[in-house]
Amino acid sequence: MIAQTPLGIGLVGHAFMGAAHSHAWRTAPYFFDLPLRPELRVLAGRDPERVAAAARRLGWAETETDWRRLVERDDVDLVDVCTPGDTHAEIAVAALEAGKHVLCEKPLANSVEEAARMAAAAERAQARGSRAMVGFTYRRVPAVALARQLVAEGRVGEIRHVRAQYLQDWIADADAPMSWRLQKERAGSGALGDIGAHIVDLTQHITGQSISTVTGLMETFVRQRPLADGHGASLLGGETASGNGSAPTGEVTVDDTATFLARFGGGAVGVFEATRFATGRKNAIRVEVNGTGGSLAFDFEDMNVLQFFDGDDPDRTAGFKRILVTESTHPWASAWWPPGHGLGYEHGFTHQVVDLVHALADGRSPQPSFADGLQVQCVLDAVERSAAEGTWYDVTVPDLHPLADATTAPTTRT
Ligand code: SOE
Repeated sequence: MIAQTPLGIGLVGHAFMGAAHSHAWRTAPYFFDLPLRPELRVLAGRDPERVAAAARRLGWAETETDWRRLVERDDVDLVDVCTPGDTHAEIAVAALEAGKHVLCEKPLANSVEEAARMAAAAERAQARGSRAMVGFTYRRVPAVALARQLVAEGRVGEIRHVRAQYLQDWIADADAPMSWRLQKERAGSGALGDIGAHIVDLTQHITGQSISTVTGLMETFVRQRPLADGHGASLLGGETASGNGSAPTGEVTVDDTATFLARFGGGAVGVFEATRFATGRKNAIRVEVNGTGGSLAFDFEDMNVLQFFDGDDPDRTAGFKRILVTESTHPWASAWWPPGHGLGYEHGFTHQVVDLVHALADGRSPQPSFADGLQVQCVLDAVERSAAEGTWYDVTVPDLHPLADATTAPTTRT
């Protein structure tokens, strides 16, 4: 039954994430019994024609061309922030101060300073009844939630290893155009913040342990990229680097890949890799956990499956078991299809708003909180600083010739 009490939603941004969130708000009340009824009241975007077209396509009743007006509206109870990272702090803090609940896309901000301001604003707002959540949506994939449950139940014992990769390839081609995601001032960082943030959150969520120390390595492979369709100049805030009469290019100011080692508070060691240059890998989020009692492995490219090795199984038949996480006993699954009829990328977003609406109705703090988002931001910042300042040892291989000359008699051929 659809609830009677409305929850007015205002969403800022209507690109990829705006569409994913719109779909979630629209779908959630039809598949889940929600205590509040989300209403898609207003969509904000700067360009009047584009935002109007997006609102029609995505199902929003009205539009605004300035997010400030959206935040001021009395019919908006919750502000959903789906803009590039450089605007998260300003919008989220203003919304919280205006008494709204906030859902903000990940990573929470572009810097620790911004994330800390947001977390502080969320704490102040909580005292007045407003709640804030950061959108690490992959937590809400049923196979990931099952992995967390199994760890919490002790099914893998004490965790020794955490191995995590987030592999994409959408800019592996050096001719792929510039975008805001490749500019430090808009995105904060590159692969590290955009996708590395997800595996930091996921591994901490699954293991229940926080990362305490890191050492990182980051690289930018392609430093100049063509500006897209002539829009590039405005996209780059006016910057146009034009070579010798060839098509204009812009400078990539973020990392293309970030790799790091980590120690977790509970004693586990972690190996992490985030890259947009893994040719052939489209959205491979791989997490493996090895414990004293067993192992778990997840790959988003096979997202309905969790691999589980149970160390208690008899040797003769032991091995990784492929669990199809679509049974009604699995997290969120009973609301959807019969067993074996899998879920997709969009379902994580739907589960996210379902959990958020329940938390709001119950007066609980939704998870992950802005404080959790700040902690992830601190891990990213530590990786970045370590990569910039880290100690490297050159590999020097001793020259064998003097040794060889001293011990081997020269052979003379006639
Ligand atoms: C781009 O790399 C991106 O859209 C990320 O920003 C999202 O968080 C991820 O879910 C998919 O890839």
